[in-house]
Amino acid sequence: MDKIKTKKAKIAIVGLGYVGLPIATLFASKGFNVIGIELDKKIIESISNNKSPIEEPLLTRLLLSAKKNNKIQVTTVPSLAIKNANIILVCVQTPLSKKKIPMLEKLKIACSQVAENLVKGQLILIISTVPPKAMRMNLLLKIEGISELKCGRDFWLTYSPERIALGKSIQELIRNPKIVGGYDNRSTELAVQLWKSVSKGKIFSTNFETAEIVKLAENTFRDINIAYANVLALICNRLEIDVSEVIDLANTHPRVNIHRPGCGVGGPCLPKDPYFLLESIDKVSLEGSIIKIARDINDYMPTYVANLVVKLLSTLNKKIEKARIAVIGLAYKSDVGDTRNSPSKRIIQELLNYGTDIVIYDPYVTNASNKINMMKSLPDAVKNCDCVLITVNHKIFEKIKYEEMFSLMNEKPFIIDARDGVQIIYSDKN
Ligand code: SAJ
Repeated sequence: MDKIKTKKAKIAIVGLGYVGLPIATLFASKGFNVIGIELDKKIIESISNNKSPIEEPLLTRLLLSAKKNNKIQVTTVPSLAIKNANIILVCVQTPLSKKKIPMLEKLKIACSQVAENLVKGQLILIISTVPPKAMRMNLLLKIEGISELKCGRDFWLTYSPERIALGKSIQELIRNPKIVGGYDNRSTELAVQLWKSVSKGKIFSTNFETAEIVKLAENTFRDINIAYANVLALICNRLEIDVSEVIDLANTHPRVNIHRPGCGVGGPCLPKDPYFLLESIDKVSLEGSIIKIARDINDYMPTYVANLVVKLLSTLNKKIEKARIAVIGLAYKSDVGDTRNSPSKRIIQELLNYGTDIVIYDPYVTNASNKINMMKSLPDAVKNCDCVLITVNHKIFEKIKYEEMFSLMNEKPFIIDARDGVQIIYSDKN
């Protein structure tokens, strides 16, 4: 406790990805000595070259100042880094398998490495998202079994899920409330004190199981709410009503907060976490049904949009395999360049299956696969297209003018704007 309060505690962070690296740089910027353990050589190389491997506001600045003050080191070798630390944070990925089963392999390996090198008196925080009961039934037993040390006597363990959104990671790490689920009171107290050194947000204490479900409940709530917005969009499309206005007006009610509809739900978390929650219950049970149906609705949205393109082209007597389509937006959400599970990529894949000519414009995405046809400007992308599909609500797309795009497009052009519902726009000249 004293070492935390005086910032003399040495911190090891296993996994320097989208979550681990912002946490590492933040602790280092507050004066802690931090060592990051990462197996991906590209990430290590990028950090060694003073460049953040992910595009995240403030991250490169924090990284540079941490390195200048000699507060952050990186290594590919876990043993010494773990042995020498007082506190170990585990921030590795826990993805979903193709069969929608949580894959905890990386987390289990990380916990085994921590356990093999565990020294009496250490505090461990698990930050990665886990399915319910994984802490007590799996990770705790593994760490105790391998280390032959006893939690609550020889070491302390907490579950403290990450709650930060890409693009705002540092500011949310500082401001967002924290959840700390400890094995016992001492584990909780130590982790609360640790977060207090970097966070201005409220810190809530609870047990393992509640903390596990809280994380999943948050993202599942968001997924279900977006699914409802998407269903409203489908209903409004049938009735030829503007869903955007419907939601804006409904949200003027003090107890209503409908999220925004779009062309699907992407990213590393929302398409995954509801399945982690479903792991704890019978998937065909009543309580599982709303979670599963919401997931299915959001998962269906890219297909809905791709089918709409095909249908509208056919109505205009244009052959899909001869059409040229510009997709404006490749990122999974607004104002970031990250394309993980991006709905746009799903739409593009479905349209490519028809043999369509596709061009893409997204100035945020700098690392797109060279197999896709990225254009350097909006006019370049839109020129000679039959259809323009706007998929992401980037701020810089606010200035987009439909008529300017129509003037560059082929005859009988149309635009599908999926930034807030799925709206079809035809040129006045048609
Ligand atoms: N989306 C909509 N409509 C909306 C809001 C979002 O269609 O009204 C779509 C986005 O376009 C995107 C997807 O949902 O495709 C996910 O967007 P997001 O804003 O939820 O962003 P994430 O996935 O980067 O971050 C979420 C956050 N969770 C919550 O807000 C409850 C973040 O706080 C979590 O830390 C993160 O998941 C995570 O890592 O779990």
